[in-house]
Amino acid sequence: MNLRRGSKVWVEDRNLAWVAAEVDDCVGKQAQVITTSDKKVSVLAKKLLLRYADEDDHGGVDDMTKLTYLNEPEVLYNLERRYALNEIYTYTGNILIALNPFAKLPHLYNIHMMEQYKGAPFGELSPHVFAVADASYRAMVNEGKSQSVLVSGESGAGKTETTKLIMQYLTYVGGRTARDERTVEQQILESNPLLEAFGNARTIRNDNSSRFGKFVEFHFNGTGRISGAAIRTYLLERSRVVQITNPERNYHCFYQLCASGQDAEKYKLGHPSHFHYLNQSKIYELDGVSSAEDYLKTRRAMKTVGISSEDQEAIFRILAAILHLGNIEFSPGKEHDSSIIKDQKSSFHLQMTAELFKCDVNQLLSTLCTRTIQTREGNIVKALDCNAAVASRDALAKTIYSRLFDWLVDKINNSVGHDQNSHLQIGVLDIYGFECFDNNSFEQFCINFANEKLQQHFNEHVFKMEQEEYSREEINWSYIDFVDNQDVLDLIEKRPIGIVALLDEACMFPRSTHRTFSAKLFQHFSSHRRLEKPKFSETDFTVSHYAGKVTYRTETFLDKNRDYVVVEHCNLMLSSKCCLVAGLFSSISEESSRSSYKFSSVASRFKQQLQALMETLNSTQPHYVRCVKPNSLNRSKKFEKLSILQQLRCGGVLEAVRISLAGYPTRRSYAEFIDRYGLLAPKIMDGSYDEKVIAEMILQKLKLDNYQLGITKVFLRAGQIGILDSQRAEVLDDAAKCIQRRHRTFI
Ligand code: AD9
Ligand code: MG
Repeated sequence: MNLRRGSKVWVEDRNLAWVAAEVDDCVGKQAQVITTSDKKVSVLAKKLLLRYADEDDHGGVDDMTKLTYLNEPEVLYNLERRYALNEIYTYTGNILIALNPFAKLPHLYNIHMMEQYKGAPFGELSPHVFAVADASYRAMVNEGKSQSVLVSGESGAGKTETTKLIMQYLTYVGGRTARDERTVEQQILESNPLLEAFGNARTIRNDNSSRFGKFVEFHFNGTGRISGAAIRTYLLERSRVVQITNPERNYHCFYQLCASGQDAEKYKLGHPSHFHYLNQSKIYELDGVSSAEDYLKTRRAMKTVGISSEDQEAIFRILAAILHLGNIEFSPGKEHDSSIIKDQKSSFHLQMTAELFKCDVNQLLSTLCTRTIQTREGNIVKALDCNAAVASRDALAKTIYSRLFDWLVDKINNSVGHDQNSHLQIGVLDIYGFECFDNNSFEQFCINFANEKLQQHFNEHVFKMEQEEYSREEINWSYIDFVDNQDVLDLIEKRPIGIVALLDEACMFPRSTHRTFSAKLFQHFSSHRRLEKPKFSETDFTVSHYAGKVTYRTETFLDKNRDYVVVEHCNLMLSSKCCLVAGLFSSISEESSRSSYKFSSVASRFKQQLQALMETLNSTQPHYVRCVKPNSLNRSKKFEKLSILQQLRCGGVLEAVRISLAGYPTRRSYAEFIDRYGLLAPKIMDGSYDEKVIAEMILQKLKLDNYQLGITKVFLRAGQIGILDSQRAEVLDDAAKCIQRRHRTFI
């Protein structure tokens, strides 16, 4: 980099990410800079990055590739300037970065806006999520190729809201004009409030946090009209049904039911504070949300997606039963290690649970307090102690709830209808972003595994797009080196030895514990560069993910990976007189009669689901939306640099920049190039040369090499534009001095 006194630069700062500065002096490898807050800093010159300082430019650029210097601080500063002006969308090539405004922006999302973006060439109007949705729709119609829009970002970044906007746009351009309530598009849109009621909850990060991943596939007919749809969901968080901590909440549907008036009375429910599954946290209400109104919305959505009133009644009856079930408490029985129902209150809840599940109360009781063990001599009934009875109760609640959620998704799918004849699809993916907390467990492991998969897909795509541009411009390019994450994926998913395979193996051996699992892991991967054993733990493991290191605690890994339904639970539910309740378990009874052991692995099933998702995505043309959460307070206008930078890193935005830097990050059309740098070679600017030749002469004069001359553009390597700019500044400086001298002489 050509640094001179007065060069505008960025210097790294631990708290503010990057701060603007100016070079004061540069000797050898060391540079002295003065920051805009007048601090003198001495740094290695190679750690400085060039800063583009144009005093007139306040608004930033709508596409990062238009930045004069494509580097990390310029990307960040550009977003900051735009966010201050409420410009929440910015492109990086064809990736859309969406900053959560944390404020209602109705002017951005009305029908008039959709109409404007309809058919407008990509990049012509301001960046917008409708532009991405429109680009996917146009590409599908014009090129006859299926598309996908991948929305990612951390919790609260705005994925679900963005996904809904994309769905709204696609139903707008691809919907029929009929005003019937039950059109396919209406049903797809109404699946959102329904799935949110059952799959979203308040967390510390987001009042309406999705606790499952979702891929919605729109099917289109030959004329570009929506002809069907399919929803796939991933890994619903089950533990939330029975365990929450302040200030989080359980799934919204429980609070809606409690606020439903007549229905709540019918099922002998009351305020949520009366129920163990809800009162472990003291948060019952959400700002700006009326549970009673939302209950009616959920009911309406159920009607629209074609759930009969009978089934609706059964669904809420099941929810009520789960709440009563959670209130059943146990105390030690007469026999050693046995348990009985604690008191009258618990007896009432036991009775209510049985009534609502439409099953026999005695069978329910024995299901909770005993377990039948099969031996060669016959069945032995073993009593459960209080702790085991509570665990059994909670396991039953979790199983029923997650089965009910899957049932709802199936129901929506059956009702909307999969168009088997459609070859044209647009899929929209709303999936949890990369997670790294103080405590990371099995859930984070699965989530980060999914993100590694998506990151690989993203890198390949960005890389391909880059090379396509080079081919289009017919420039010579050799293989650009980019780090891929295949080694992390191998570490996680390779068979027969990988983290998932070793975990499954541990789950199948009764004597395995998280200790033996971790020991095996380190034995097999003692020198894997992506796996480390943290200093102060024997059983944790640290994976170096593409977005950073994450340490996982393995204590609950085995339990959480085991997905089996206790036979007694299954039999109890199958005996229910309610078809919906019994139906939730009919597939399990078939599965267990077919296979002799009941263990099924959550991680392996997730791995298969991801594989299927990747196959679908690979057969489509992808579009990316990276949602960014600007601050941790969920407040508008606040821009926290360090966290935003980390999110851009996790979302691959910086990786895209890096891939681009590894090739030819700066491209300028010949006219633009000559306009700016023509003054470096005034002699050849007499008009007798072709633009391409002039550009080449300028570059040769500066003794630059490795640049490329394409059909319409100059392609420069990283740093070369800096050299050109600094030469230009020198020429302008000299010219200014010369004018001053003349001026003085004249005086
Ligand atoms: V999570 O991983 O499911 O916890 P998401 O889905 O990324 O998360 P969500 O879409 O639920 O976040 O957005 C969080 C909140 O930000 C919303 O409830 C809105 O209040 C707010 N938000 C997000 N996007 C927009 C927007 N485009 N306009 C206005 C928004 N508000
Ligand atoms: Mg969400």
